[in-house]
Amino acid sequence: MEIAIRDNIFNFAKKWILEAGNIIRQTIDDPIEVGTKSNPNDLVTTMDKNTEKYFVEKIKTTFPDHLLLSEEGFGDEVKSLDGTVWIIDPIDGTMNFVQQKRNFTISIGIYHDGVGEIGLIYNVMEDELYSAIRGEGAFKNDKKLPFLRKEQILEESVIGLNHLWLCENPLVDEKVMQDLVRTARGSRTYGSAALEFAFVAEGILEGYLTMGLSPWDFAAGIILVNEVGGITSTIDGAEINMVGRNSVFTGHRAVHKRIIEDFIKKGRK
Ligand code: 2AM
Ligand code: CA
Repeated sequence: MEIAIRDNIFNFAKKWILEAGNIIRQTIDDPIEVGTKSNPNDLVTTMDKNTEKYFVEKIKTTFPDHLLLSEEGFGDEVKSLDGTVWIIDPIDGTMNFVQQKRNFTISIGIYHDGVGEIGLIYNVMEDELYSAIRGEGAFKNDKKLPFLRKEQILEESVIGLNHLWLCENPLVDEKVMQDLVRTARGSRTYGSAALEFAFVAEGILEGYLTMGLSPWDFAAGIILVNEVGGITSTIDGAEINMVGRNSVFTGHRAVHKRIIEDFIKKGRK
């Protein structure tokens, strides 16, 4: 993708994500309608839908030849990443939005012919925008994020994971996951996959593992983590399917390798 074209897309995406976040902050105390999707804890609100519609309208007006892959279904039916595709989660961490009114993000990944070019993750209530353009590094607001440090051991790492990993689960033996949590320095659960990717890019989480995510949950995060030298794969170390649902494991390369070899491989069901 030509640099001038990419910069132009980035500027629009940045402007829109900040505007959408501003609207959410201003209306955060208004009453909301909460519905459920795949299960009683998979929530959706009018804010998710309205925010997605906002992006659809902006993108379709400004870039009519671009496609949109988005969580609430107002975008296009996207089966491949040919052309320019915006992959959007209007609110990532809807449960946090509903229950806590914080720790949710807007996530936008922009891919051109399958290559991740632009990643934006906006931590709305903190007004912190994580952004990356491929090959130009990652930023938190205007501050460039440093490359992840060269050496990193699991014993000094903080790992993001949902507590369900420690209960009986279909993917990895829970005893092995408990051993992982005890071996690491600490573990955290933030409840927004995109935010956890941003924290990996920021170097404040050394890894984040999750059982099942969709493209809008990880599209932007992969680009951010790449730009600081981190790695993203499935929990088995395989390549992510960018248009499907995957287990996801992102993190510092050394920690990622150690966790797959010493824990996941041993406990994989
Ligand atoms: P969401 O808030 O956009 O639904 C919660 O641990 C994280 O997992 C959030 O980023 C959430 O995204 C994501 N997630 C993906 N699929 C989910 C599902 N079926 N139910 C709940 N959270 C899901
Ligand atoms: Ca969402």
